[in-house]
Amino acid sequence: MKTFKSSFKRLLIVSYRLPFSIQQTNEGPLLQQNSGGLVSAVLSMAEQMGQSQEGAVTKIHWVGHGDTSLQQVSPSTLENDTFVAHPVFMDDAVHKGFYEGFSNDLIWPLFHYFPSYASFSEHDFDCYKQANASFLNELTALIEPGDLVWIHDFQLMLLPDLLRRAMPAISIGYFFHIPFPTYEIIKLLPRTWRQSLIEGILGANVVGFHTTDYVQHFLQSVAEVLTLPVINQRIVLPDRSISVRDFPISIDFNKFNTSGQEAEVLATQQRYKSLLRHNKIIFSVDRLDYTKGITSRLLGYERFLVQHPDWHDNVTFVMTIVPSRDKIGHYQELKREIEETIGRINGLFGTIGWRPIVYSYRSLSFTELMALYTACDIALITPVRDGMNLVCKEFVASRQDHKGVLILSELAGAAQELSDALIINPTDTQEVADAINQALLMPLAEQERRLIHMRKHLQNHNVFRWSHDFLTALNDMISNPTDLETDLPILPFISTFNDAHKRLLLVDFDGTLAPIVNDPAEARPSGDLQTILVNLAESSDVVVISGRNRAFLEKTFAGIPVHLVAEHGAFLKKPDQPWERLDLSTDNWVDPVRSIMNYFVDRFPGSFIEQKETAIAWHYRMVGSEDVEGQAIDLSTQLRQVSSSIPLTVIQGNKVVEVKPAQHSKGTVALSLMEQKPYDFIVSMGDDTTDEDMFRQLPNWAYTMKVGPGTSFARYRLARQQDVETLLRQMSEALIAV
Ligand code: GDG
Repeated sequence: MKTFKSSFKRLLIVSYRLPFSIQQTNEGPLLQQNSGGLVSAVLSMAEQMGQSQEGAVTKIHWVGHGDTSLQQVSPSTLENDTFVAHPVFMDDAVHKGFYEGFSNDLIWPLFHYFPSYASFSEHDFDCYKQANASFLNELTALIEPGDLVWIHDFQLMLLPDLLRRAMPAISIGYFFHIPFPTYEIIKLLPRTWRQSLIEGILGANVVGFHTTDYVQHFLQSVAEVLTLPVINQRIVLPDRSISVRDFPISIDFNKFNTSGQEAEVLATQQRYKSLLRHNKIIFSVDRLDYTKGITSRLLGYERFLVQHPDWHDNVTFVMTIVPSRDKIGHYQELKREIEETIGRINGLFGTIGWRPIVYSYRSLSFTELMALYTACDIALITPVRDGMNLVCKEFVASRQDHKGVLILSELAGAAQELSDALIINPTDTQEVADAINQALLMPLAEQERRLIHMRKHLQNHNVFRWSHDFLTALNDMISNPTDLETDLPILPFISTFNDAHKRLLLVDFDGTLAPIVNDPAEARPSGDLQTILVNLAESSDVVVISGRNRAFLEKTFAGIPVHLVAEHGAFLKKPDQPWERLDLSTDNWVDPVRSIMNYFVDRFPGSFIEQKETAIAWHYRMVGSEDVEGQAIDLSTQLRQVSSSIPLTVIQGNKVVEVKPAQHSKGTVALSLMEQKPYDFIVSMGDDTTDEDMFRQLPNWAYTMKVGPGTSFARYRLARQQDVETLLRQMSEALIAV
């Protein structure tokens, strides 16, 4: 794996749980780190960040809730060769409302699509705020300039913003380990709560989720709750922007790959096989939770036993449930339901010599877990909702023998990566029963083919890659801020332009070359500007790059020898040549888009649809209603959900919502033009969101200029549209003077 050198000084991890325990040894109490995915990932991050300048290994600081066992120990005990633990202590009642209440009784069920289990309590939200503030206090006492803070999970959604306010320049990453649900679910939260939670997360520089679905859901909520612009998965705030991306978490592949060969694991595995009379083994292990789909899994297995009596006596389902939260009502009920169902199935089908389900309610040692991963024939993993699910990845990694079948719920984040599993819907008990039968009958060659494929994926996408990717994204975000560098240094700019041999000028039309006017058909560059463009075009390639259609541009620039790019990069016309079509996508997406837009035309008299050759736009600049901006966001959201055979882009512009194929953009055409000649000077100017595609794709040495207010990927800003004409005039005069 690539190594990584970051500009960060120390790594500070913040999570609800501290992954440490105090071990009593002959030398006294010692801080022991628990094993686990996050600890391994963090250790590898520390290696990637390298050593301190003095050559010493920099210790990782970990801030987390401190239980009473940590209250008794001296600060020097809270440190070992690698870690320094920083326990956050809080009042028991605050902790209860924060953790058991708001986190586990509201956010957990709601975000896993169990709204009826959610309990909304103002007192709990107050505790959540207080607890996040306690984490902030611990952090601010600890942080030094240059530190990187990586905050984890749904218990600490308010913390990134609290920290940003306290220390505006600090680098903050935030990773969310559970699903981020659709806006329909977020809407169930009281308005002020949802606003605080989303603003809270936006304190980070980079926000990570497991899957692209969760990223989309989060961006949708940001747009709905805070109406902020989003450009290419970056949320644009007035003073900075936030990158939101998927980083699917994974496992230490090598650890699971090799542990299966250890003597103790092999011995345990053999013991299990012989205790189960060499029956086929189905295995599952979950924490006790209603999101894990345990009851419907049992019903699927029951259905399989009903439909396939030939398997009776030949198959055993080893189901392990790890105790969790069983003081809480819903969990007690669930445990009772699971145990009753198991009792019923064993009673119905079992015989003196055969128990269809071998159930235990306890946690397994690592050796036992590995023995079961490697002994089983089927791993049956059927959550009704799971952020990722690491158990399925661990099973695949432990099967060095390339035997065994993974049955996996489509509602686990992991299903997006492990498509060679038998993917099922966990509530469809017939599908589960069929998958069990299919897995039991699956030829070894097919088991091998599926496993090899999935193992290769996990070998390449292990937990070290996860942390590396996250850290790299954070480092990039900090070192390449998207905010504008400075105002343009005019004199050096003009002289660089003058000295250049091959010049490319890429200029947007509406709001850049021509002012925005009420009737779009009336927009024109001024007479002076037309003369300036003619002069510039003599010695430079001048490209007017617009969302307008071909006919309009051709008419407006008749007689001026500039290149024209129409419909955001779909068409190109070089001077004195015919139009070329650059966009070659199909248009079967247009009808569904138009029918959604038609509904908005009916609701907002004065608005209309413009059908372009490769795009379709809803214009609403003549609509008086104040409500219309919110509705335009609604429309954009609906349009983003249109399923289409080709990827589409929805552009929310100035009083217009436009849909076009994602394949072409001002950025793609700017790049292809740039590659046609060895240009040594490029300037690009624009005022609209679509111009950001150009700014982003052009090389760093190009002069990119945002016209007007707003955050941008451009390096420079021209405050007003009139400044464009002034600058182009100066450029043109400089050339004449030579
Ligand atoms: C969150 C999200 C997301 C389980 N039982 C035993 C045992 N385990 C270990 C497994 C695995 C881990 O616990 C469980 O990982 P999951 O991914 O299933 O779930 P969580 O970590 O609780 O939860 C989840 C995850 O965060 C990571 O982002 O995947 O969706 O809910 O490593 O091996 N280990 C041992 N004995 C057991 O009985 N030794």
